[in-house]
Amino acid sequence: MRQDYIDQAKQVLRDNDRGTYTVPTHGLYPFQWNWDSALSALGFAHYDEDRAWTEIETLFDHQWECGMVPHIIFHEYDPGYFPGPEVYATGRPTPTSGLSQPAVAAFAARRMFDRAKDKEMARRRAAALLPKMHAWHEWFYRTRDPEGTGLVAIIHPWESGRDNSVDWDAALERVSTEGVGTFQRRDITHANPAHRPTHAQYERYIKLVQIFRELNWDTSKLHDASPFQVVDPGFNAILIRACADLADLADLLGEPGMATRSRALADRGIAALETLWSDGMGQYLCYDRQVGALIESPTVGGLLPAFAAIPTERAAGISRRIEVLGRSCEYLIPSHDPTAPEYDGLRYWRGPVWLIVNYMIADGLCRAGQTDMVGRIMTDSLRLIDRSGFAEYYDPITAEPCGGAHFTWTAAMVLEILAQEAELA
Ligand code: 9WN
Repeated sequence: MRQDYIDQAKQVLRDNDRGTYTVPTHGLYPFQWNWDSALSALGFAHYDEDRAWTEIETLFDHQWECGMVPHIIFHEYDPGYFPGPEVYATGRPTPTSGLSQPAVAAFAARRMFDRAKDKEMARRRAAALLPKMHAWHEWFYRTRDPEGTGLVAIIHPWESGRDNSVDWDAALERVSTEGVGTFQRRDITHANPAHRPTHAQYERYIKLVQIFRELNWDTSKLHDASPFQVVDPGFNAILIRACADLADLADLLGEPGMATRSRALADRGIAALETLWSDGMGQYLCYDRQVGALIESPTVGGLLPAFAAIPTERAAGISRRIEVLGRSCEYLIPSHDPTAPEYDGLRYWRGPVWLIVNYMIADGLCRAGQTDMVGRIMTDSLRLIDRSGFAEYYDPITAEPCGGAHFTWTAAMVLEILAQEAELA
């Protein structure tokens, strides 16, 4: 049974492999995505270390001079996705988007380095990636935290990777759609429209892209110009974990100065995360910088901080919160509280379970000693595969497979989960 899953997962990675990068899934997402690639590299690393490093290197080959690493690299033209390179118009030699995504690459690189069988190759390739990853993290703090709060803001829901989360509803509502024009979505020709964001949300996604395009994608200007500025605890936790992991890698690779700077960013971030904790909700919350208030929505973004080295009592609090969520669903971890009125078990980030999120939360909870909860999350993740295959996401009550099928990072997470299970056995 386990070997079957491994074979199937590898087949998914093979089918979505384009040589030096993978596509998340054929059709719906025909390009390279940032955090998909970083997490998918972890899957390759179990049987092809060379290919795993290449996945991350290809991503960083398209880093901008300012340090930003784009969220999509449009390696080959494909009319099947909207918005394509002509909408972003970033003017890059290989077209890219002008937004970024959760900075999980340094976490992946550290993990690949620690586990590497080919130590010499890992040293060489991690050393070459190190300054690039560090420049990206510094870019985030420089351009997205202009007031030095210790926490960065996203300026577009796509940056969070949790595109249509309830977290963004109010902030997105304030983005005017004036002059946005008409456009034809492609996603709903590949996936069930009931699983995807609404048209009203897409109008605002595109409007924000248009605003940034007018500023020629000068990333030093975008934060202040954006009508959408939200501090996402999950996004920040991933960046904090990446800075901490990069600091450790820098120490191991003889870069003590970089290690000190990176550790300082992580420490400051951990302290600042505390301002997002809500005793009432029992989890972290997003903060809307435009209105200066916390956003009281019970999403998985507020549980993802478990991935960073938050205080033990906070990790225990997150574990308790997941336990409560588990009472109203069959499969952990729903991306939105199933008892909340906005919950929608099929619609993307408004309820469904995502295996990458399960993996990151479980990883942090494991470090915090919450082993029972980790076991539950891992078991539920594999039950979903059992019931519904390698989907993009799943209904947390019925296990219905949603979004795209044959999904790269879902397959990579299965390889990860099975390897960890084998290690514990
Ligand atoms: C926009 C590729 C990406 C993921 C995101 C997920 C979805 C894109 C889309 O797919 O977003 O970036 O077009 O819907 O929300 O997390 O990286 O898998």
